[in-house]
Amino acid sequence: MLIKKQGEIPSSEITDKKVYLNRRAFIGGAAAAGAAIAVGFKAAGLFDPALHASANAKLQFKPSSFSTNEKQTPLNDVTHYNNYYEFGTDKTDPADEAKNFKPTPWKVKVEGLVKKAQTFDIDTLLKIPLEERVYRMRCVEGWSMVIPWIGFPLSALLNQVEVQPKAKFVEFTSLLDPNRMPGQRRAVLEWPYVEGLRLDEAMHPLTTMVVGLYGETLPNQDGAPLRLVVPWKYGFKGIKAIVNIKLVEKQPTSTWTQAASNEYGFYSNVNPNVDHPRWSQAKERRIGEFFKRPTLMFNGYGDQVASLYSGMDLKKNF
Ligand SMILES: Nc1nc2c(c(=O)[nH]1)N[C@H]1C(S)=C(S)[C@@H](COP(=O)(O)O)O[C@H]1N2
Ligand SMILES: [Mo]
Repeated sequence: MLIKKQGEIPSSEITDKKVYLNRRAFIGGAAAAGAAIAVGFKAAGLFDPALHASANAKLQFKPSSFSTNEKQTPLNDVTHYNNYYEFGTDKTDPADEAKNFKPTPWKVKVEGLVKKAQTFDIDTLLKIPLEERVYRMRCVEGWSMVIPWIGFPLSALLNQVEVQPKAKFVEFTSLLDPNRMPGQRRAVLEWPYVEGLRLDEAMHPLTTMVVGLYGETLPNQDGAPLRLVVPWKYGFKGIKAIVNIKLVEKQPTSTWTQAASNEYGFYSNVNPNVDHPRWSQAKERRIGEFFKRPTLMFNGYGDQVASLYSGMDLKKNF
């Protein structure tokens, strides 16, 4: 992400238009099927844990009122235009290099300043009621997508471990395993990938622990089996393949801050008025669209989140 990528053409822009439109029609069908599953689940009140155990299983979920109605980015772009340096630095690398990654079994430790530190199995987390949240995503590089994520609020998990009053921040850590993540054999970043949120950001209802997209468990290249999504912040805050969540008193660092602290700050709120040192953040290219569109403050989620930052200088706290 530090490097050369600005001029790159998204695959959807070079795809033959007819193929592209057919693909969209197919995705529309898949989304409708997802809605049917959600309704069926509600009506029958069923829960079948077996459905969640294997990779790319169908998930049961309810729709969320937080979802945008904007046109969803085709599944093929969501899974072939990725940033995931553990599996290569090119957008198309993760689809290929993460192909054989086994995201199960998987455990996540939640620890630090909590009353009941606990290690959760991914199957246990999948029993938390799931919602489909169609969010706008904005990468710091200047492209954006609309993705139908499936997950649960991070607050649901943090409430289970009972956060101590002393905790002020949450620190997230990705898997460190160079045998399974070939990109970690290269020193392009410091490993493991780490990220952080202020506690009130972490507890905000929009902040989501994601386990799936487009109706199924997460594809490996999108962060299986568990990743964070914070829709009002630049995409790199959405740490993938999380193995540890720690409640702490002091502001944690993040991988991109370690790599270039003048370019990537702790907050990383989407902000069209604060340019990246090497490019403007005023506009973005929605993957699949030709013309750029203006970037919205807090990625369009200002009504819900602006109050978290009242009184803060967002140029200083970028
Ligand atoms: N562990 C890990 N998480 C990561 C990254 C990464 O390289 N490693 N890249 C980040 C960046 S820069 C972005 S834009 C999003 C991309 O998520 P997506 O590929 O599902 O769209 O993942 C974020 N999470
Ligand atoms: Mo990004």
